Amino acid sequence: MNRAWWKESVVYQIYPRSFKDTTGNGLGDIYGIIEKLDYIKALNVDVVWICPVYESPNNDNGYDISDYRTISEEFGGNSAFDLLLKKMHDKGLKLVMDLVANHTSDQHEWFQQAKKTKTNPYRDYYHWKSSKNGEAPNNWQSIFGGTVWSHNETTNDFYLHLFTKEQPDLNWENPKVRQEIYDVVRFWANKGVDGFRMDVISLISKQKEFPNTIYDNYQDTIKNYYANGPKIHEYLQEMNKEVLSKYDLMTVGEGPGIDLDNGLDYVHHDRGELNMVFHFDHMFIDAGPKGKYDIVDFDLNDFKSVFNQWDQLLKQGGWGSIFLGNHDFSRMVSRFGNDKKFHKRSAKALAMLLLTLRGTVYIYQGDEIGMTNVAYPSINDYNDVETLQAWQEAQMNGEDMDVFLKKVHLQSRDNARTPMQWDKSLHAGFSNSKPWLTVNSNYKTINVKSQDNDPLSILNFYRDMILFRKENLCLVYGDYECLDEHHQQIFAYRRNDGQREFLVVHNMSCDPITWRSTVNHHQYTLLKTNTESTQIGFEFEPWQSKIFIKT
Ligand code: TEU
Repeated sequence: MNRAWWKESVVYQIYPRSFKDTTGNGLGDIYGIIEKLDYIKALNVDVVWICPVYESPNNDNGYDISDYRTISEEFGGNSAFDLLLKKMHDKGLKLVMDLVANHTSDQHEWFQQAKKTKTNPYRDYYHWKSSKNGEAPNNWQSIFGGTVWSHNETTNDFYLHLFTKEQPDLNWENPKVRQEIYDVVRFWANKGVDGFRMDVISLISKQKEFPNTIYDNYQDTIKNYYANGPKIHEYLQEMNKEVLSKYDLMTVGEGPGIDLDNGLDYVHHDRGELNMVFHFDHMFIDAGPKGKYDIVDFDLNDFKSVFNQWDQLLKQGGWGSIFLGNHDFSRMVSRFGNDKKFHKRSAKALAMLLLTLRGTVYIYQGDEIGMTNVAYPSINDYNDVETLQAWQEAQMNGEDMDVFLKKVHLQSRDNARTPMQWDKSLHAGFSNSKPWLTVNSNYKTINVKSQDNDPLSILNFYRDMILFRKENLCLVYGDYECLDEHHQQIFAYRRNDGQREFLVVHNMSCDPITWRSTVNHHQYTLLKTNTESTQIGFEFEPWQSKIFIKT
């Protein structure tokens, strides 16, 4: 397997709005990231991916960009960004930006022009369709709810938006649009940024006729109608050839609708498209046919199978990304671990899982201290547009709203967006005024300051595990082989690079377990575990993980 810096990197994802406020307006900003660079460096990560900081009306917190070349003044403007980039490079950290190229904000100059007349030169920058009876041109439902079509009065037709109506989709069929986006990439790459996380890149190519979806199951609609359009690979190859390949960039495409059937096409090293993708097979594992608010039980076997199958696929010539949380999903310890009795231990077990799988590892801000889901008492405390639209829809459907609030507690994207918990002072040390989103009430017990000097903290466990991975390239590149695949509580695998073999075993349950395995434990020496137990064999406390080396 060819080595590459982006394969060996551990990435730290920052949601700038919630990271650190230095101006006292309750919103995180770029100077806040600069202030915390020593903290980030001390995590031992290599790359920082920052969510969008461009000019935006913030209907979807920056994923609705109104100017691709301007950093929003709220975040500190372009000068703050330039300083951040310089300081990061001085410290040997790389910076990855978010590229949101499937849609713009409706406030972007291109859309402001496009909606004026049918002959406007920007008209073809977006997708337009008329309908005979004034109803939506097809039955597609937006990823955030409601129809994907909004009416434009001046031209008496509809424009397409797979997300909110303030996020019109760009028309990549138009070569001018593609050149505009490539220019944006050049602009930031010339400044020296080290890569791009490409937002919903799987959606950029549309089926021209916009046929009605025949599926009830939402994921099937996404996969077959919204994503993986007829020209997706042509566009990605073009972008790679014309721009990406001219720089030493790391690229990770985010992809609804990317799955085992098509995943390799995006990342196979012979195809010249992307380095890796984020698929959601494990992230929607608890979502039923109607989407994330149609909650179904989590099953460890399904979870393991996602990692197993993706590794099988990607070893044929691609590379994966390993993540268990980001700004769009609930907190990983609340979701896959246990945020009550086994909070600390399960947070560490999940850290061990993340950092021993094959692929580039992404750690989302706050997970390194075990931040948990929040459960606000009222829908009025929530900010996320997806949550609010889901709420409205549930209300329209006559659902029991007390029950729905409980679902919001589990699934809202705001779970991951509460301000970073730096210390136990007012507003968790995030800001000296009321934050844009209420701090999680557990900040006095879960915060950076209380963990910083505690050798047994989750934070120090992460620092140590990241270093351990970097010192053991077998954990990056080594073959992955899952053991005892159908065990209901144990997730066990070998990593082997021909020179060394690690055996990693996690008890992902709240019960003590003895792993009865065909593996002979006398051949293995215990290297690391996440509890104070000194048991060197296959006996596991609840949420205990162990890393062994073959001797
Ligand atoms: O997310 C894309 C995406 O698929 C999400 O809509 C995801 O399915 C959902 O949030 C799960 O709850 C990206 C960004 O990461 C997200 O923040 C943006 O809102 C979205 O694109 C639109 O740009």
